[in-house]
Amino acid sequence: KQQTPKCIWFTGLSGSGKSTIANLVERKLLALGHHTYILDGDNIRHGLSKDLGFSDEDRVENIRRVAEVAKLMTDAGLIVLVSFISPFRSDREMARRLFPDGEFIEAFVDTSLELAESRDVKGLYAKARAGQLKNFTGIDSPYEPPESPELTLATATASAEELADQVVSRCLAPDSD
Ligand code: GGZ
Repeated sequence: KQQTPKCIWFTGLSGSGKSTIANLVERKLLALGHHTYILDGDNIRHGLSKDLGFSDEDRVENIRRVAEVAKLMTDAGLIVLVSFISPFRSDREMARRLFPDGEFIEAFVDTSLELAESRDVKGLYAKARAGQLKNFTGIDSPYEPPESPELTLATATASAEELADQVVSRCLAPDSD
């Protein structure tokens, strides 16, 4: 079946729920017969970006590489699900400009620092508060929320399933620009 390539760009704090939602979206799209790929820290920061850390400069370079790879993947016809904190507005705008109108969907995973920190699934916020982890987003490194994202996914008030359904609808909408 014909599919329109898309780049769904998830942005949000560590622990906001980006990966959870992206994985649900992928499952739903696969079930509908679409071809997808998830780009995230697990497959990028251990390989293509393994020379990079979490300084501002390294994050800029990480996101530049991710955006270029996402572009290659949409050129190949895929729906690519990009899941990185991507804290800087200018880098997300740079990514957006690589794609034709309507192909790039910025999905803001809107979880407050308080909520993300209260979950602290990996204990990273506790380490950052204790000064054992430097440049941690939301603690001593900035996060710039999107000003006009295509989607705002408020994790405090909706389930991950519901939010994933919203992403899928937007992704498959005929005129999503
Ligand atoms: C933020 C960090 C840091 C620092 C390690 N700041 O919750 P996680 O663990 O699984 O997701 C976070 C991930 C962020 O990597 P990204 O490639 O998405 O960041 S960026 O878009 O800014 O390049 C977190 C872990 O890496 N992690 N140190 N200092 N997150």
